Order: sequence, then structure tokens, then C-alpha cells
Amino acid sequence: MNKDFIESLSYINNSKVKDAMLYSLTAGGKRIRPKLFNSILKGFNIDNKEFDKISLAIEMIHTYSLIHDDLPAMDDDNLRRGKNTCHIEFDEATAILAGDALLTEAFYLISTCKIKSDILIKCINILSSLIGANGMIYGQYLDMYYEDKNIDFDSLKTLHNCKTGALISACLMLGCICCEKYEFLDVFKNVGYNIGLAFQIQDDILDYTSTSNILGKSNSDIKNNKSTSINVLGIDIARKHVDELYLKCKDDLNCIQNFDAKYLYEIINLLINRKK
Ligand code: GRG
Repeated sequence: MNKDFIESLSYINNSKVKDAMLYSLTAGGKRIRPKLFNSILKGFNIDNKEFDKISLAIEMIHTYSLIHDDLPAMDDDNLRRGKNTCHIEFDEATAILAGDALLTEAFYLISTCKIKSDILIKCINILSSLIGANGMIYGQYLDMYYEDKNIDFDSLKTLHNCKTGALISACLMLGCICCEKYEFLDVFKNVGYNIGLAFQIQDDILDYTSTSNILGKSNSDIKNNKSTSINVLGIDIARKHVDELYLKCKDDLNCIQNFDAKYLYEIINLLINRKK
């Protein structure tokens, strides 16, 4: 994927901002979100190189969110994907611009897909609404709002759904739209939110139980007095919840006709066993 990012962004003027964009994009990462998107295409047996641009755009949006999440005004973290965070490697202004540019260029890249215009518009519509002020950004706002405050599980679920679930759900929904299987959009939406919730609870568990060496990022929830699944549910119930959510996802996928769910199962299994 690193080579694809370098090629796809080759039209961008050389600058420190471009260097910072490529630094964060090629720093590693599990690439879960593009894998989720691609698993839907494979499951419906759709193969079109043009959709690779959507896959890259999704990872660019995810990377923007991480760069901004790490900024001093947000979580103020130094380590991401085993390397310096973008603002430590470059500087704060460059990191802000690199995040902004990744978000903007992601939509530009999608706009260049040579696919049916109704598919393109639907993808842009769903993606922008799920990562916007009612989606991922709202989740980030709630994440900061609930620092130092008590939170119940329902409010924590809303926070997780917006902060993490919305983009993950968008990956599955975009896959479904690209395959023109509109009748299954709601199923993929729900499965996406459940994967997102399980993923975020796991993230809280790993932040609590693992080390920054293994995670490749700072475990900063305690430092930042974050409301997490651990302080709301306790570690045992949190773990049980993760197992139940992944099982539910697998069940829900059974009702989708003519869809080979094995590719999506593979990713869910990967997530179940993830250590970082
Ligand atoms: C506009 C200021 C501003 C913010 C944008 C920053 C933001 C909105 C939202 C934050 C979203 C966020 C950081 C959610 C956390 C989700 C999460 C668990 C990320 C880690 O994902 P992995 O483990 O990371 O897939 P890798 O490094 O493997 O890609």
C-alpha cells in the first residue's frame, strides 16, 4: 500500500506538508479499514481497480484522524505506529496541515474514480456524513467532553460508535454500495458499528493491559483521565462484551444472500486475536 500512496499523491507539490502526509501514511498500521472495504468487494466477487482509490482514501482519512488525535490540543501523544507522532517528527502546524490535506485529498481521490456517478455520489454522501460533525468528529468531541467525568455505558457506546464505529461502518457500507447491493446496506451498517464497538473496547483493554512497546503507541488513557470501557465495565465484562459483539457480527452476516463472508470472517478473526 505504501507504493500506492506515493504514486497516488505524486501530483501534490513537494513540501514539508507532503512529507508529513507520506511519513504518517507509510509509518505502518494494520490497514484494517481498507481490508474491511475490500472484504465486501471480494465477498460479492467484484473486481474493479478503480475501487482501489476508495480503499486508499479510507486509510488516508483514518491517518488524518490519528494525526489530529495525537496533537497537543487533543491526546498529546508522542508515539504512533512505533514512530514519532507527526507533530513530533515535523512540527504542530505541519501536522495540522498534513491531517487537513489527507482529509481533503481523500475526497479528491474518490472523485477521480471512473465508476458510475450514482455510486460515487452515494459513497461521498455516506463517508462524509459518517466522519463529519455528527460522526467521527462528534465522537472526538465526546471523548474530550467526558475526560474527568463519570459516564454510563450507553453514553460510552455513543462515544465509541461515533469516534471509532462510524468510519468502520462506512468501510462496509461503501463496499456494499460499490457492489450495488443496496438491499444489504443496513445489515452492513450494523455489523460495522458492532465491529467498531468491539474494536474500541479491545483498544481500551490493550491500552490498560499492554505496553507502548508492543502497541507502537502511547497508552495514554489513564494519563488523560479518559472514560473507557475498563472504568465503566471492568476488564472481565469488557472482554465478554468483545466476544459477544464479534459473535453477533458473524451471525448477522449469515442473512446476506450470495455473499461469501469468509473474507470478512478472516478479518474479524484477525481482530479477535489482535495484540496491538
Ligand atoms: C478535526 C481535530 C479534528 C479531529 C478529527 C481526531 C478525530 C477527529 C477523531 C479521532 C478518531 C480516533 C483517533 C479514533 C480512535 C480509533 C482507533 C482505535 C484508532 C486506532 O486504529 P488502529 O488500531 O490503528 O487501526 P493503526 O495504526 O493500526 O492504523
